[in-house]
Amino acid sequence: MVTIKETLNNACEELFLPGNSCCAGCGLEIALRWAMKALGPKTALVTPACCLNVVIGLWPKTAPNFPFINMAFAAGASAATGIDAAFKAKSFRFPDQDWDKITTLVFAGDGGTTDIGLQALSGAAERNSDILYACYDNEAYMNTGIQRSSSTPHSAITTTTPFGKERFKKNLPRIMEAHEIPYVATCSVSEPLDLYEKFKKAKNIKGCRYIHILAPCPPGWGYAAEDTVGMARSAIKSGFWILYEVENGIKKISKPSRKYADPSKRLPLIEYLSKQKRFRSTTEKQIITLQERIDKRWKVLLSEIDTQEK
Ligand SMILES: Cc1ncc(C[n+]2csc(CCOP(=O)(O)OP(=O)(O)O)c2C)c(N)n1
Ligand code: SF4
Ligand SMILES: [Mg+2]
Repeated sequence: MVTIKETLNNACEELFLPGNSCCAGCGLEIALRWAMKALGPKTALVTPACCLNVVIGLWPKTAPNFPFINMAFAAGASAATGIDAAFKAKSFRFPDQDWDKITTLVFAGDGGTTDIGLQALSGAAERNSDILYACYDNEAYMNTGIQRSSSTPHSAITTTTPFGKERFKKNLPRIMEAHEIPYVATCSVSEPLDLYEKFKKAKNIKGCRYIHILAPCPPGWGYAAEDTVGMARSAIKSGFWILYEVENGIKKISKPSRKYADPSKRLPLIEYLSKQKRFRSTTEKQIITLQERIDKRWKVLLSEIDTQEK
């Protein structure tokens, strides 16, 4: 069992450098910083169109202190598959070099993952390509001015859902589970140690790995920049966002979420929603609908986990 102190000591190195152009309080930045602390410098990152392409800045003053490739919106997973194949070919030709030790990472937004990049991701998962795909989920197309994605929750206002989104948040981690890949996990920027441990674990697994991170966005969600971590934590406390992992088909609820399997321990959903302007028109009926879906998701998840974990 790794202690918090050991984790913090190992996690000192910053690979995503300060001076980038993230908005204040950006959840994406926290997610990438901690992911890179776990993965280390032998990582090649592919990013399809999203805020991250912009916030890295312009060469020679770019923020990533590791190889970074800007990719077309739909092609994150397929580009990463090709890059990994190139590393494998290099490793075959130069076995004394460390080409096979490089992690090929995709870091993509929810639009690039749950919508336009899904076909490439599903293909990579079905082939079991040796890549680690991480989705930072800020629940809309933020870079282009807050349009709804299929990861936007029910009733949230975006510029393309001015009266609140009618449909529901697509459950992508579950879709990835259905591909029967070796590792699927959910994370939150409010739980960096959990995120760090999951990326560390994923780094040492071969094949296609998928991590979905809840990464709040102050301008997109409508809350003050200093509240990002609290917002992400309220998502967990209310049961809206559940942290779990699936390793070779074995599902476990992660420690920060375990307590909230008991509905009586959860923060009332209204306390999470009412702090965000995007839910300002959410009705009582919609809150009940959202609550029913949360309860159902927990029920299904609990019925699937190892009995020792319950
Ligand atoms: C084929 C194509 N369509 C549209 C765009 C414009 N575009 C760039 S980033 C973006 C939004 C990406 O949303 P998401 O993946 O959720 O990342 P976020 O901006 O929220 O970080 C869009 C629509 C594009 N670059 N390519
Ligand atoms: S719009 Fe949101 S996700 Fe994009 S840089 Fe700003 S805070 Fe981060
Ligand atoms: Mg997004």
